[in-house]
Amino acid sequence: MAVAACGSSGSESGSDGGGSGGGDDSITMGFSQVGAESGWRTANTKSVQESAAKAGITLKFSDAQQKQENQIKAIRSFVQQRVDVIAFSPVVESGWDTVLKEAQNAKIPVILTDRAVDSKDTTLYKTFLGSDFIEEGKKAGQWLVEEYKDATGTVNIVELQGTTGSAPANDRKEGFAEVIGADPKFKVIASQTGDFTRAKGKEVMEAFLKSNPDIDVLYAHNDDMGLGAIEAIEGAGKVPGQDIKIITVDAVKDGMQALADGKINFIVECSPLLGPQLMDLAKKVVKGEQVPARVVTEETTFTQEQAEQVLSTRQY
Ligand code: GYE
Repeated sequence: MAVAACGSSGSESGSDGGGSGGGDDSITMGFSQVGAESGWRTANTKSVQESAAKAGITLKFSDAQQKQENQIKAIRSFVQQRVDVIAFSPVVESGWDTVLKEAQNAKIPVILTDRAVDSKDTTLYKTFLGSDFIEEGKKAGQWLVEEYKDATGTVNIVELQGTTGSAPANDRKEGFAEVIGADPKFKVIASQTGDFTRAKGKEVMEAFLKSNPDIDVLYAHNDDMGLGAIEAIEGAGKVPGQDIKIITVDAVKDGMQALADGKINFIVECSPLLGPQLMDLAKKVVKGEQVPARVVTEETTFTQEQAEQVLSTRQY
């Protein structure tokens, strides 16, 4: 609100194109996306772009290629351009206070979408829209506990983590560890980042297979890494879904296809379709209306049978 009031040059105040005073209530949103690392991300970008167009919101879109420095630059540039609202999906959790303070000083509201920041000062952003990643990790663990409830021997697990320092990697690891930690037969024998990409998932799984002859389960923090790992497992002459049970997160189409085909055993859904809710929140925030501090995405889980049933109607 009243962005113009703090502008140093009076001549700028009428030309910022934003919702600050005047009769012009069109909204410009600066959106800093993580990158294009996965099927989830592609679907998320599409959802944001389509929803902005539908809501009549002008979108300035910037792709950070999984680099925090690029996101900081993009946010600074949005502040300079005096957009009405900034939305971003922080690639990692820490290190945002300075740039978020700059946006706050410029009186530009910030919305976190998809991923959280760990800033102590929660006034730096208006709301956080996205999934509960700890819950997702727990759901993955609960399936495993149930699947192996009668097993007496050790269950050797390898884990492909998401981008180091990212909220989904931290939280999916934590939720999973908490649930399986209740039974000492579950052992995570290797855990490494695969950066949420297919290529890295394959590469790291190849290394896991070389150094661990006896892997029972793979837990991958997203479908893409799981799909890369499937190639590695097949390349090593093993049968994914049977010799090695696989749990992933996201439920994008390619993942769901592999689940229906029996190559993945269980997928925890994480919805990328955040665009419509994001645009609603943006409109409210720009108007200065109250919004909930946290909006959690609703999600489910899929077994192989369930995947077969919903595959044809899957939107992403
Ligand atoms: O699970 C993964 C993507 O932040 C929820 O990022 C998102 C994650 C998603 O690369 O596929």
